[in-house]
Amino acid sequence: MVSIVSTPTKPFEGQKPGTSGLRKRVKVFQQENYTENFIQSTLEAIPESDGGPKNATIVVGGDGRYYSDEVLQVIVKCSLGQGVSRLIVGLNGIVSTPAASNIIRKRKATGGILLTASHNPGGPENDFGIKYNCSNGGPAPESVTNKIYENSKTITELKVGIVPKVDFSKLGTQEIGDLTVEIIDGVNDYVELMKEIFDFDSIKSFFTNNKDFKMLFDGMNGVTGPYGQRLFVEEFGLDKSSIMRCVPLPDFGGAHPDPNLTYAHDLVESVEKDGLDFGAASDGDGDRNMIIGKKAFVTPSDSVAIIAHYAKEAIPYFQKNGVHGLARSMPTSQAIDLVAKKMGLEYFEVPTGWKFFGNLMDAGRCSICGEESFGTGSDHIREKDGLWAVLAWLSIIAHVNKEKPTSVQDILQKHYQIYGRNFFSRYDYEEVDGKSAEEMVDRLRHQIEKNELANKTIGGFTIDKADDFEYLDPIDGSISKNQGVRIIFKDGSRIVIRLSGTGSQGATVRLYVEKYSNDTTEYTNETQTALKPLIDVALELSELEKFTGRNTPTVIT
Ligand code: VG1
Ligand code: CO
Repeated sequence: MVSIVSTPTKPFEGQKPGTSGLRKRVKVFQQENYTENFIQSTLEAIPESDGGPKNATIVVGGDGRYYSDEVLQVIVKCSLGQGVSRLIVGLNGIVSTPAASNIIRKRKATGGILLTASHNPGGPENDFGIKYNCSNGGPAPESVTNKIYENSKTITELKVGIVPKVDFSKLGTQEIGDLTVEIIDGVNDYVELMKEIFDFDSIKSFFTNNKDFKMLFDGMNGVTGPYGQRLFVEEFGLDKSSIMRCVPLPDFGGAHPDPNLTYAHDLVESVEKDGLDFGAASDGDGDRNMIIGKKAFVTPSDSVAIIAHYAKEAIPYFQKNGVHGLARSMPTSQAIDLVAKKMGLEYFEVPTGWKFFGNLMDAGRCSICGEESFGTGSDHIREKDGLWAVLAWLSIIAHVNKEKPTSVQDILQKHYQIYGRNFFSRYDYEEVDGKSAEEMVDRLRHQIEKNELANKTIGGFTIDKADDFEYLDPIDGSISKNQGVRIIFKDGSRIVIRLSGTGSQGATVRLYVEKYSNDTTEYTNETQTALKPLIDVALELSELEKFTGRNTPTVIT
């Protein structure tokens, strides 16, 4: 018998899940009862439609970052307190976000708790994060995250099981009172799923027949290392030198595990220096990806459009299930819309954050979707999936090379020849003063309300319309307001400004710019040069420098 005790607690401020779970400094989570409060608030918010917490089966995964071990123990104690009946936990608590989504679905679990702050740095001085996913395998929708927040504001008592420390380092099943703890290998099910989706033989024979085609995968010391090792080395038979930083480390080796040209610089440099044909990287929890080629960077917005374009030709999963609709987050470039139009498919524009794609997928109306923030995925699970995107690209490469040698750059240029090119870039201003950032966005909102922006011409661009993006979910009718200021120009160019919902310190301003061209002579232009006039307009309209005191962004992607 395990004794369940009740102890008094007090609510903590700010336990409001952001774009993707609650992310705070480790030190914040280390406060007495802070993590317990949040886990209990989360379990108590499990929706009735999923069966509630009593007798629930919860999948637990994460990127293995610093402080995960302690939180795993908290989850056991709180689960006992709430009458959860089974925890399915990855070995040492490590399961990538997409793999966890798969396990939730495959095992028909009630939901999942993911211990990750994704691409945010880890370690005692950095970030920790906790995210809840529902029974469809996707991030909890706002109705649930709001409930978690409400619970966290009124919590007065913790109910926990008093048990000795559970060992998560051995596979197998343990009974702890009425709670079963099952420890599984988080890689197996995922690799199996990938084999159902892609034609592994065709990818493998592409590598065998093109010995001089060289690739490099960078796990960024995050959770995808063991997955990369399995796929690229063990399954496709590539040399060990085709993977780097593939051992998960609790502090990511001090690196910022965010796959973009800035933070995956080592990969970019190796690809350039060694003249490699294909480079890919994933983030801390394995849901993001970056794809590069020889002298080629594939923007995530282009990547998802290209995958959608080739899906039915190159990927067995879509040959079998078809492609039913496409979607992107609002700031993501409209390249994928053009593919949808050409293919006669429905397409959707949702707010930032993967949770908004889930309903569309559950309703069978979205097969492939993506975000500009290096997120790409499909309805095989309900999270974005970094390695899935890499395998999709390898499938496309294997497919187009059957006819004639085709590089990543060739694939891009071919796509532009068909659809035109959507130049796109995002400027991030990290850790700026929160109040000033709010004021900057509020000023734009007021101008929008007073209709001061429409028809204004600035830097040669005339504004067609401006709004603060609002989303009406076509499936459940819920409305999400204030999702980002959109300024759309008469030539179709766009500027979007919003504040990040994943940072843990100050505010991060994200400025997105997009410009479309169907002038073939421009397709090889450099992105920043092509966008410079529009960026100047964005800075002028937003008065960003005046509000934030910054004249250069922290990161450009
Ligand atoms: C960012 C990205 C967003 C993504 C989210 C979670 O959110 O912009 O597109 O869904 O991170 O990704 P924000 O609110 O900071 O802009 V992950 O890989 O950190 O779970
Ligand atoms: Co992530």
